[in-house]
Amino acid sequence: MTTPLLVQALNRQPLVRPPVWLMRQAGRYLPEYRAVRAHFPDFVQFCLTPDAATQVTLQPVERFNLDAAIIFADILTIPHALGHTVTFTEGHGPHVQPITHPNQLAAMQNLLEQIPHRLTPVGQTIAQTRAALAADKAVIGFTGAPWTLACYLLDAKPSLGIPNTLAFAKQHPQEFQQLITLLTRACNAYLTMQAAHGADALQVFDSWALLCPPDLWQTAVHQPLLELSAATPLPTILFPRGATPAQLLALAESGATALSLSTGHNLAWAAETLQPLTTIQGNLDPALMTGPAGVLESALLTMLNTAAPRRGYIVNLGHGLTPDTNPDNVTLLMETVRNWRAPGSV
Ligand code: 1CP
Repeated sequence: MTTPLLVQALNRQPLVRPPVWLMRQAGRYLPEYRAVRAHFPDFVQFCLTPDAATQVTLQPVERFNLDAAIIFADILTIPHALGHTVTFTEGHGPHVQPITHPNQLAAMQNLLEQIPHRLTPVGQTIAQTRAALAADKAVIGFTGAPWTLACYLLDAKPSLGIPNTLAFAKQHPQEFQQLITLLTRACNAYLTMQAAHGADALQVFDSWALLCPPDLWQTAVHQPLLELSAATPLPTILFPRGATPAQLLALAESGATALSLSTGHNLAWAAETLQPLTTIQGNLDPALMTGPAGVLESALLTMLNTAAPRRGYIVNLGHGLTPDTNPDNVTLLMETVRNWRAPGSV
């Protein structure tokens, strides 16, 4: 049986070239995505319609011959399944009906056991995608991390700051921890369901880890991420965006299988320090995907020569592709990675 190249990298096998996939590889920069999206006024409904979600999951893999398909869904499916309405308006991004009082946690707690059932359509998308893909390509399932989901539940737009999250954690420390525990259990159930439907690997997006104050890091980010990393037998990639080098090292030393690096992280440092302990993924600046080919190609070669000669490396970006990405740059990235060879290999 063929093991997907991505899984081989996660198992730290020696490879002639690293696997490649891109965060947000399905999305608005692709005209074929926009055509399907136009049929769904309700974005959450789109995520929970297996045929349409499978179609857009496969689009970038078919167009660019990527090594993995990440399931088309969103991290905000969990708040939705826990009873908090999620709406998407064109140009404004998502909006989550917020938690305004600790007494709302009980209602969420009551919905916890329904997570696998309510999100079964995502499992169906995984099964359909797995059936459609060649054996050497991986299907990646994912979840948002508890801290990042808490930020969306308390602040709706974390990109504008998280004053409510910080105030809630200070004013109601016990209830805040209950919320993190509740969300960790929800993520755990969601990932378990995804594994049962045939995912080959999982990624946990802690996109707002960079906003977590040091006194909350251990209980709100570090421990939940490690718990989710061990939730299933599948290799799991953790993406604590903007974590400090010390925080990344602590995750690697505590047994994380793989760490996805953000744009700002120093790849040479990560290759020296983290890669002996764990698989690393990343961290090309997504801004390069909107610019001239020559600059992109030289940055890619530097990145490949830094991390790809060693075991345990996955090519990816430091954050997601943006809607103004030039698809020709993804083609160039794929050609560059596929033509690259580890020194000494033929
Ligand atoms: O109108 C549209 O078509 C919506 C654009 C879009 C897409 C294509 C959103 C809204 N979500 C997605 C899909 C998506 N989101 C995927 C699957 C496909 C793929 O990667 O190819 C994944 C893995 C996500 C994950 C996600 N959603 C994250 C974590 C990754 C990250 O970017 O840090 C986050 C933070 C979200 C929330 C979200 N959903 C959508 C947007 C625009 C956002 C960000 C909102 C914000 O800035 O706060």
